[in-house]
Amino acid sequence: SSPDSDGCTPELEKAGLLNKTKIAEGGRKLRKNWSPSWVVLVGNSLVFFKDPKSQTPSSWKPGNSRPESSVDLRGAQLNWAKDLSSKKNVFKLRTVTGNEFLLQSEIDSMIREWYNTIKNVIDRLVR
Ligand code: I3S
Repeated sequence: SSPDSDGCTPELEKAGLLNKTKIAEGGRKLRKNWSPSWVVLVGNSLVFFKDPKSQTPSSWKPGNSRPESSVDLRGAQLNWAKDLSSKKNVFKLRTVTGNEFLLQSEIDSMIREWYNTIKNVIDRLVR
C-alpha cells in the first residue's frame, strides 16, 4: 500500500523555486523585498522555505524542515499582477486575512503551472 494509505498526510501537490515578496500584512502595505523562496503546495496551504539549496522536489517531505511561513489558500484570491512590478511573470496571492504576496519566475511555463495549480486548489476549496 502507499505510504499515505490512511490519508492522514496531506498530499504534496507541487514544489519549486520562485521569487517571492510580501507586499501587505493584514491589509497594511509593506516595502518589497524580493528573495528566492522554496515554495511547496501541500493540502490547502502554500508553504515557504528559506533555504532552497538544501531542498529538491524529490527529497522534500512535509515535516522534515521548518517553514518560514505558510498561507491558507481557503478564500484566497489569485491574480496576474503586471502593474505591480517591473518584473515579468508576476502574480499576486491575497489571503482572507489580508496578507499579500507577489510570486515570480523568469520561466514562463513554470509561473503558468504554479498559477494554474494554485487556482485549482482555491477553486476546489470553495466547492
Ligand atoms: O514597487 P516598487 O517600489 O518599484 O518596488 C521595487 C523596490 O521595492 C526596490 O527596492 P527599493 O525599495 O530598495 O527601491 C526593489 O529592488 C525592486 O525589485 C522593486 O521593484 P520590482 O519592479 O522589481 O518589483
